[in-house]
Amino acid sequence: MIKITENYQIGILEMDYVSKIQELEQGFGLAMAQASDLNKLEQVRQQYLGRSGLITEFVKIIKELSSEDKKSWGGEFNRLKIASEQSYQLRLQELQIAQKRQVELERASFDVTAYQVGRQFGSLHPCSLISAKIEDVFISMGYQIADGPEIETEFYNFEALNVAKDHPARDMQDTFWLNLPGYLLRTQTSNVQIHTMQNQQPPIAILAPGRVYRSESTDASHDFAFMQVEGLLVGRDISMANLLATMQVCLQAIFGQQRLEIRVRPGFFPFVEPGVEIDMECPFCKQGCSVCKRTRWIEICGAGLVHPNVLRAVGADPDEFSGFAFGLGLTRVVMLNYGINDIRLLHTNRVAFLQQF
Ligand code: FA5
Repeated sequence: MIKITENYQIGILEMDYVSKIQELEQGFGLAMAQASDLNKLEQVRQQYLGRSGLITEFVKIIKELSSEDKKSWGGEFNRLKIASEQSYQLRLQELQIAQKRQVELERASFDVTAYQVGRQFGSLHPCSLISAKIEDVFISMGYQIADGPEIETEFYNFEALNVAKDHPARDMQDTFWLNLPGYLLRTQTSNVQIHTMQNQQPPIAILAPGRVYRSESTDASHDFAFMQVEGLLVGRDISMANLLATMQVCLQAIFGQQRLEIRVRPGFFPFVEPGVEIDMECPFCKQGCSVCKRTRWIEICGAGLVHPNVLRAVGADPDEFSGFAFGLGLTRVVMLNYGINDIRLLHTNRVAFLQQF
């Protein structure tokens, strides 16, 4: 018997065509039955029906046969080709349906509660925690929480606070000016004093926490954006003693049992008279460090009695009313409270850092 070579040479005996066709059909059928998914079926298709697949190559022999053989074998070759493609299509459909069912089954039995990547809890930012603590203390003393714009006019940020256009005090706070003439990012929460006094007659007792901006270079204790808490009390016979007692209550509430010394020294702010500055003992060193600039003290607050000019500017009679105001550097207080030795960490929003609070 002539052995069928891979090239299916002309002249193969008729019996060999029959057995080769059977062999191909059986092999193809078995391989398709064993293909358990669409990828495997595609491999089988390429092996048998692809451009140089076993069936494709075999069927090509027909072109080389004599016209007599073509007549007698043409139908059989053609049947092999068509039947193979049909059985491939059937198996393809079968596997597609099975795959669809599998997906539906998985979806139907998908337990949404079983999937947990580990719970992630959010937490309040340390500035929010301390701000809330201070707000609670002042609310308990009858203060109202007030708010003011961060994009402000020169009038509210400087002029109405007794800082005249050509006053050198304007140089004290380097300002982010906007392209819009006369507008700036507020450099202090003291603007809220004016907005409040314009809309409210004394007695006034407000606390205004908020963000402020200064165009200055940063270091361990200075940032270009930080938080202040403004306090304002206007009424009758308000004195420096009221201011210092209030600050004592406030700092006690924040620092609790921590024994950090404070010192009060004269300070100049054009919208208060007299003015003071409050410093806290540096918790990071004994002899001076980069946070306290080797002074052992960290300035946390500017304060004083409301200047008569400010009261006049908002229509309150300074002979009848007096008041105190303070601007606490909230971000610095947060640093001191939690022992954070670089203020800039507070706005990096690094999760690993924030998770500690
Ligand atoms: C003021 O901003 C005044 N408005 C405070 C005030 C209010 C005085 C009411 C009188 C009456 P000063 O520029 O000193 O003052 O800022 C107040 C506090 O903000 C400082 O004591 C300090 O704790 C904090 N602070 C100032 N500059 C920065 C900065 N660059 N980064 C972080 N905190 C700062």
